[in-house]
Amino acid sequence: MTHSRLCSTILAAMLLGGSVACDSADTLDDEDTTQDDSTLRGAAARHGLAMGVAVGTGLQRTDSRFAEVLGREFNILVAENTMKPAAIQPAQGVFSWDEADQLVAFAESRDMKVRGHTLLWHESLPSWMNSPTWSREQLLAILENHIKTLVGRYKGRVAAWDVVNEAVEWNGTLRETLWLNGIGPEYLEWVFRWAHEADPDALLFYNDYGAEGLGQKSDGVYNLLRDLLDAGVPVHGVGMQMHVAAASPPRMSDFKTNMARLANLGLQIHITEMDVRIPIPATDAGLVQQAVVYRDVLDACLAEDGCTGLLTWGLTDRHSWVPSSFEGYGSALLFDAEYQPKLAYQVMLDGLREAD
Ligand code: 9MR
Repeated sequence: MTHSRLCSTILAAMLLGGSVACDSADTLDDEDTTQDDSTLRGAAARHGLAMGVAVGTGLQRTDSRFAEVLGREFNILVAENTMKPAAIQPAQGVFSWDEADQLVAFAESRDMKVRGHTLLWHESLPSWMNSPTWSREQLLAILENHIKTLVGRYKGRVAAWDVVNEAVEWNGTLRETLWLNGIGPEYLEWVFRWAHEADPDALLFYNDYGAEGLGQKSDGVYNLLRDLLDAGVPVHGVGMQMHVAAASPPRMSDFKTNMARLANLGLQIHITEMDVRIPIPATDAGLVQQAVVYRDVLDACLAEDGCTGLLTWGLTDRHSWVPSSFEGYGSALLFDAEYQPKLAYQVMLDGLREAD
């Protein structure tokens, strides 16, 4: 049993009525005792790890508890919806910046970084854009303008962009979308190049779900990224969304092997949208199972030099896409609906403190 698993097990016992604390402060090196490791962001700093959450539209403005926990615990945020095409360019040539501007300003005021999500997807498109009547040339012009305007506005302020979201099918082939059908597979090259032109310092990611372990889909993602890199396309990272059920996470050995092969291409890996759903109402056993999955993913990330970010898709169980999308499931995040840290939070914090 590894130390981390041991710790998780002790915490589980604690939750279930035991009395043994898993205090890992004694495992820290002397120089680390000067770090504020009482929060995720403090403990993550020693590893150079970006730890963050997705922020639902306006929550940092309208919910003071949300803002307080976010600023205290995390060093990076991502807009859950605010920067998607439907929100940013609701009418052709009409850009709606207010919410995104305020989120970026909030991050800067708390010394946090920002991930941008997402420049291109087949969902959350404004209806004017999502039309099969556009010609190939028109679609290219629409995309170029959208990407250069959005990335250009936040040049130097958004550290990493999810440039392309979910372009690969379960069988590893490219998804049939407006972009593939209207432009052809070369749309992928164009969008990364335009984003890079607009902000040469931003890290550019391909982001997808269900491609964390090994299989047809992750092979498809790997082959796509390898081919893009071979063609000199500026892609710097791969986002692994990690929306998983506590009872069926990806096999950790597969996850590690997959991360290693992507890192060998020179790519960074961010776990971009993690949530670990359990049957609701949550039971102690469900919360323990969930905590172990969070901790296993964190440990795998910390063990892989290429893994440089871990973000959950929401801060608290009060605001999460999970219950409305997976009937009977929820309670998927690190904080409960009353903003209290859950067991998963504690084992994550311990994992950050314990790791070399
Ligand atoms: O959580 C997001 C939800 O509020 C939106 O209605 C939905 C459509 O825009 O997108 C959800 O976020 C998705 C993310 O952008 C991409 N990966 C899957 C996420 C969950 O569906």
